[in-house]
Amino acid sequence: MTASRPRKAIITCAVTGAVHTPTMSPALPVTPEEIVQSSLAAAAAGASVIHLHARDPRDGRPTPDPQVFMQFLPRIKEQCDAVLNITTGGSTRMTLDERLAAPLVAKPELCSLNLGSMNFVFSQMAGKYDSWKHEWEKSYVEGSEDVIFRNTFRDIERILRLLGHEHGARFEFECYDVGHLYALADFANRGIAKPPFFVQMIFGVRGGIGADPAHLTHMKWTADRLFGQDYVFSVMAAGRHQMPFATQSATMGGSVRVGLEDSLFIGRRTLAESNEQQVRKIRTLLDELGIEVATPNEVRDMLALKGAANVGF
Ligand code: KMH
Ligand code: ZN
Repeated sequence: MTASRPRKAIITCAVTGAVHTPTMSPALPVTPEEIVQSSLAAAAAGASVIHLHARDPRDGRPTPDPQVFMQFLPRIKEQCDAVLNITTGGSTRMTLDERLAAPLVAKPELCSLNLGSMNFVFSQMAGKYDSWKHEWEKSYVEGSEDVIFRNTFRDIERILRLLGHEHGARFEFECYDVGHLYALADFANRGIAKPPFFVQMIFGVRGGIGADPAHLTHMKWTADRLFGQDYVFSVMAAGRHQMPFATQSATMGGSVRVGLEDSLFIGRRTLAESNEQQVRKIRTLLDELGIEVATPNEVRDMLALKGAANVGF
């Protein structure tokens, strides 16, 4: 009997996000041009999914403005075949209407979807900087400890119906704790979320489950019981945990997420020079482990995506 062929690993690169601010790293892409170039370099290095947020080009502040997203989405799409994954999380300060504005215009193949309201705290970073490039940064970072990242069941259902049922988007289900897996199962059991599920298990976000390898094993064990063969799991860990957890995921048959949205580092106390550098590092680790990387079209098959020709940009 031949051993079942191990599933290929999907490399996702989250290029900018809404947590880190321009002062924290000169490598963080901010303008549409920087987001385009960083995404293309990450795709060329092996990322088959590019996860995208937008920032105000004047000062790097996270923005939900569809017009800013539309300054980079078409340009990335015309130059590479990576799956473009647009955030519905935006920033924890945004309303759900704001967070949905760009995805509803762009109608992407893939969107993130956060499976629960939570504390999403990054105020611990503020103390590292004596001065800031822009006036908004310090209070934004410090204020994260007094903000609820809202994702009620009604919010989640609205996203699934508006973007999923009406526009054919599929989802990177962001699970920051074990309970979020049960939340996804609740929507799956009611037929509102449709398989195959792309489950992004997230570790080390302050307010979510901690970056303990035992939690990854438990999250996978739980997902196996809840979703059987109906899911593809990926792992993302914040900060210094990024590469060790991505490597552990790969050894367990999982996929990986890297990128400056989630970690500014390439190694111990060493800032990454680019998103591309992080993608190259995880690609090397996967190659050394003999794990094949899925191409963008293989990702489209694995996740039943609607195809790049069917997006709104
Ligand atoms: N920032 C990551 C921890 C989203 O964009 O919807 C999760 C994320 C959420 O990327
Ligand atoms: Zn994101």
